[in-house]
Amino acid sequence: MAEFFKNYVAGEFHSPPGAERFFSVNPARTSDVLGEFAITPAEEVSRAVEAARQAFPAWKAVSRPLRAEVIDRFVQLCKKNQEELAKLVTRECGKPEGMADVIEGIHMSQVAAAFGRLPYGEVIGSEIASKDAFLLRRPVGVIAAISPWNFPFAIPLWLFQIAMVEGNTIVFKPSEDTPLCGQRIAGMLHEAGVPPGVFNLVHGDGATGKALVEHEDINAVCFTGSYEVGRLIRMHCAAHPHKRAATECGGKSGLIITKHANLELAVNAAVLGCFRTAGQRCVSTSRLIVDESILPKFVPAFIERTKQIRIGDALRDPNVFCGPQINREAVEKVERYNQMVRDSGRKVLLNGGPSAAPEHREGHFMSPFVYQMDQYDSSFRPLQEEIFGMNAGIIPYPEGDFEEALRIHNDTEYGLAGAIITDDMREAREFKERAEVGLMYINLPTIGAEVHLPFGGLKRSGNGHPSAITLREFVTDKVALTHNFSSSIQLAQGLSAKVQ
Ligand code: UN1
Repeated sequence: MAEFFKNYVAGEFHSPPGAERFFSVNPARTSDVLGEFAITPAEEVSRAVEAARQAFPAWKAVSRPLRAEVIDRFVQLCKKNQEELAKLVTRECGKPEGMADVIEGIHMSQVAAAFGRLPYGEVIGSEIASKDAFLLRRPVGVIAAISPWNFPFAIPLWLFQIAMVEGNTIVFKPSEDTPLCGQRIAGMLHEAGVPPGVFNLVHGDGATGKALVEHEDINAVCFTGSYEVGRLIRMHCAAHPHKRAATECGGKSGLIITKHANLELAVNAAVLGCFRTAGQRCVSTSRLIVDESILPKFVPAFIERTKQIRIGDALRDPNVFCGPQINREAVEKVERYNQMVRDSGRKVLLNGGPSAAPEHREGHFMSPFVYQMDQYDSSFRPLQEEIFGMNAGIIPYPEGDFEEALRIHNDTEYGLAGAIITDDMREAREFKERAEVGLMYINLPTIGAEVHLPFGGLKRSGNGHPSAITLREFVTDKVALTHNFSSSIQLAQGLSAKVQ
């Protein structure tokens, strides 16, 4: 019998009576059930939002350094439990990089804790010598945080640690694929002494998330996930002007490899970008835009390296490079795109798909699929839609035609991450000036951002940076304060002169 884990509302572990339930399952070994959770219905979501609303004034009144102390204690707990947390991440979402995820979450929490003792406003010079002017920041109120499964520890902490230090209160809904990681976060925040109602956790599916976003007492939504859901959230918030939304909605990252590239670096960047986390990062590379003159060298080297990728259950084999897809639907989705490529008659260089290997039969494993375009075709769906799996297209461009490489790179509605491998300074600079992405890399893969950099996308990849360092802008209101120290009123722009 799987253990049942309760929601965390108003400082207590509690669950809605009679709610439907779901299971969290290890995607590498589906007989391994991690726990059972409630699909929280709308009334219970309301209870959580009300708890957050009630806690808001008192939390806002706590000093910033003291608010940050809670996060600092959370960091201590994470460090103490690091090994166990890393294993939990791997067990619940299948990726071998459980430890990296935990460390990324710790880093984000450290940044948040530091904010408690850093300046948080600005002094602005007034036109009038006897006036002082300031930009102040205030918390916006109750924030809904909705996170994806692929960074089940780090991304939730990107979404709400800074928000809490800024004085907001939180209702968090983790992905239904990784609820136990969300549960551990709630447990450790509780242990760290977060006051009742400041942080609340509700488990559930899309309907739970919808009830949370649409609750009238929510002031802001921080969301990382698919474009389809992010778009609905933004549309809802646009129609309810007291709510704001920051969404990070995936990508279609391209890696340009020019003829001035260091080939070894290019192969490494391509393998890491395309296949780390089994292609299940929103920043994963799915388009390799390669100068045709280096294809004869690049393609065999890339394919050779890709064939060596070790796929498996990281809890049984510490040397695996990537784990399974998160669930059956994900396998089916990736395979649909693989089939689209096969059916189109494009050159398939590595005919991956659902793995038939005996060591993979207990989980949702796939092997990498690589194809090569003959003629670039922007309407080809596998080049335009986010696949979130190991499906990579090689797109050759005419020798030396860097303009064409850039055009192809930007020829997508997404704009999250992009990279170029080149030792040519001019190409690197052109890329820096013109790549339409929020995260740009030169001589690096499209993955691997650090938390103290802005993280977010352009175009349909999102708005408002719901994560990492720039979250602070989003979770605070900016207020201008002007303070007069004279006994007369002098207005700016010469206005008092006119009325005299
Ligand atoms: C994601 O792409 O889903 O940049 C998040 C990276 C990680 C975060 C990725 N730091 O690869």
